[in-house]
Amino acid sequence: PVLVRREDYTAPSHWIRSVDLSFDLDPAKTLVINRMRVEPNADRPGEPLRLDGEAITLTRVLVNGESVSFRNEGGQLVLDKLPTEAFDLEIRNTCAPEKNTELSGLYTSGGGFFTQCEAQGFRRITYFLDRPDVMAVFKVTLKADARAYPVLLSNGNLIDSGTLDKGRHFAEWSDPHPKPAYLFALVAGNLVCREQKIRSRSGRDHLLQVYVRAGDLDKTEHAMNSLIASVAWDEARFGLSLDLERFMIVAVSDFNMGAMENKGLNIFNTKFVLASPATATDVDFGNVEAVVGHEYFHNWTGNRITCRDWFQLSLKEGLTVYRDQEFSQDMAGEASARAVKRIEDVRQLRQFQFVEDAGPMAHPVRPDQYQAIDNFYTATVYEKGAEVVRMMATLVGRAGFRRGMDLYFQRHDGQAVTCDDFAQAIADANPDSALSVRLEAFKCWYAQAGTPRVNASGQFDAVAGSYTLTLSQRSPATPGQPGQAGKQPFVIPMALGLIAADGVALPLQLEGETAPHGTERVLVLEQTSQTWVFTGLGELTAAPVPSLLRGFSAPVVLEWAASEAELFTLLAHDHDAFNRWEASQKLALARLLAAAQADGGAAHLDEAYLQAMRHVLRDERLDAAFKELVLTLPSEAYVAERLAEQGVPVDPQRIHAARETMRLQLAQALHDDWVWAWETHQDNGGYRPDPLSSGRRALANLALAMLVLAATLRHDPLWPGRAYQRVKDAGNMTDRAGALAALVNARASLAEPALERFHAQFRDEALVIDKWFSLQASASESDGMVFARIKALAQHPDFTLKNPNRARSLLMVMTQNPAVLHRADAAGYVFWADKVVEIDAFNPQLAARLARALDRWRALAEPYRSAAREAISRIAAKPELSPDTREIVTRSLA
Ligand code: HT7
Ligand code: ZN
Repeated sequence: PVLVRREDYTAPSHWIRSVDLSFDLDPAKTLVINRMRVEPNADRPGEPLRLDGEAITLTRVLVNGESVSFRNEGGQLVLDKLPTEAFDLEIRNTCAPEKNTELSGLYTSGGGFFTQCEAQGFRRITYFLDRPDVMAVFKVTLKADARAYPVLLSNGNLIDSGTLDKGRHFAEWSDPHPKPAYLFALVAGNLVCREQKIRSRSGRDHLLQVYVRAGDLDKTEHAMNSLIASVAWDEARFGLSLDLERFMIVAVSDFNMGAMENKGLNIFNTKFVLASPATATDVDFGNVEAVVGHEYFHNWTGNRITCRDWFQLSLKEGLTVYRDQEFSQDMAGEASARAVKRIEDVRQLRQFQFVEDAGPMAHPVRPDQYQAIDNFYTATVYEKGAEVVRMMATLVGRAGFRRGMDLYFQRHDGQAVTCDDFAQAIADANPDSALSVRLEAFKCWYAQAGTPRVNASGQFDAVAGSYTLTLSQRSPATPGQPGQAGKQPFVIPMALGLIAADGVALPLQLEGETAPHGTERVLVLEQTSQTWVFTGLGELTAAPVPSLLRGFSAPVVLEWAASEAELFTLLAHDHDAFNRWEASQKLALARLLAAAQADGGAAHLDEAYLQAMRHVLRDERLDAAFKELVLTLPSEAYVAERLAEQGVPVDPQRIHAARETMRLQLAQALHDDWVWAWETHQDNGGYRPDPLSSGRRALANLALAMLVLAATLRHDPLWPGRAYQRVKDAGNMTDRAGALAALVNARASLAEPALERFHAQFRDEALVIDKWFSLQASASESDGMVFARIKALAQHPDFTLKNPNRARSLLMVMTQNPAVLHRADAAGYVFWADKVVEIDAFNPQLAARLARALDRWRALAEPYRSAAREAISRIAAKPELSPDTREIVTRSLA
């Protein structure tokens, strides 16, 4: 396997300034004519031109219209003895879209043609300098059978179209914006579209289109509204206007990831476009809005300014995730709804990125090396990358960040640049900011992997009226980067407040200051250990409670040995909603950790905790969405990571048992409160996916799950009966899927007829059938029944590994259900390993993602640890493994 290193970057030998592509589309054999205008790079004279190509058949090479000699070296087409001035290069080749099961390059799906070129798919279409720093102007001609493929799309503007002989037709597209090949796209198929004309703030008219299969048009309204909102938001918040006359979104059901930001022609996984109240949940509606926003925002952060090389991936992905998170928060509106979104994002970060950062695939936000770049579209590059941008925004302030973005576009529009260039622009626009004076140290966030630990301790001096806060940091070792001694201290913005025991927010005045600076401020921890003294607290009779890392102001693990009383105070009074939620999770976590390590694994919930939960549930000032988050226990994966961090071998079955007992106790002890919550959070009126209504549905669904759980155990048919009725007559998918999940998770006898009914009702809705598989794969395990069900479902006539959404709905979801995957008899691992190998033979990207499931095998207790290692070794022993999956298992075993 070839290791690509960041430090080996060199500029290309040639530039490709323009490309004229012609496609004769045929599923079995598509002919591609590729005419390029090539210019030698004056800085690298005399170098041969090495064009990337993969899984394509070359038929002709002409330079300035003449045949030339060429050779094939390591999969590249090498041309020596080229003109020293700009020249025309014509290449003809063929490819086989219907055989393209990797879904990278040009492939067929549902009777149409689609492309996916990021990161290195363009080379599977034609020979090219397939690297992001080579940017060209594209003109594209598509020719295809007119009946089978009435719609022919590519990037930019339609400049001509018409009929050809033998029932074929053509369309010619021209994209005036120079772009790297990874942003090229084409679509041909029998599609319909919803369209909308808009006039942007800048006064320009644009045509927005969402293309789908004929039966799906009624599910496109939300995507269109999200797109319109995205255009308006980017203009209002960042002054960035749409630079295209036409902006298209196309949905495809076979797709390896979520969506792709091809210039003017975004291609989306159907999962992130299609949404109707009958088929999509509130979470789906939120995801559609976020992903439509994300891809649209890439038009500036990714397309207008792109990455110099793939090591800089977070330049566009981290920044664009930050932008889509901000967009979703702004769309949520109210401060409390914004906080809910932030909590959800942080939960996601901890569940996936923190776990990645603690395992064998830990890598910096700007990685140093890779074998398969597709393996580095990770939670670290995306979500931690977004946190790095968020910290910069915190350090320069909202207006300062906008100034920084303006300077970034002023300096680099139309260029392929690096993460350093971005950070420099934000700092240069804010010369006196906390970022600017520490820029080099701050950039450790790009270079050093691992989640920093921040230890906090405080001391109250009642006589002096002061509170002394000491923060210290340490960094764990990660692959290729030794811990503590080998790593520089991070620059950590710590947003905080101090709260009196009665809940009053205290004014914050540091020693040496003449007056307080509000009740919340940001301290910057930049050394291994630092101390701050807050003064003017002479009136206090008891120690204040610090509210640290408000809003999760940095991606760190905060080690603060808070007392139960302090956590109860924060839960009841903190002005920062994030930290209120955090206090609830710490209270639950302490009980879960104790139960998971106790003999018998049983949790016993004390009255103080139950009373606090009851208070939150009944508090009229709190939003339903927030209550649902507080009353949802930390996930089994999160508990496992906390144990691993303390050096305790992880026993997933014990954690599952502890969490389930705790859930049951919550269900029983708060029974009347759950009944109240259910009854008072019913929808009246039509479905709306806004934060208020979706929060009410989320809380009602949690209440129903609790009531069905408790009732099933006492053989009381009332609540299972109500849930079954809801599966039958719910007015929207959130309520229907919630009721079905309640029955399945409680193992109620009505679960089976409910599942059958659900399947029969939605058999023609692929995305709903995906839910049907996921819901069963994520069910609470008991006596191996869920695992047995998953194995049976893998044989179901509706199941296929070839469709990534369907494969993920069962297999990826199963691997995220710890008590199913980690079995003492190792059967979960064996099943997983077989599927990884099977998928790897036709779709390495998908297989490599599934192969990450046992990344944390070293943290497991026996017998899981040895059995997991054996399963990974079994995969690694397959000589025919793809480079993608090989990289994952090799790193895992290293
Ligand atoms: N930029 C897009 C990445 C992507 C992708 C990467 C590898 C293989 C398939 C892929 N499909 C899309 C998605 C995004 O972050 O917006
Ligand atoms: Zn992206």
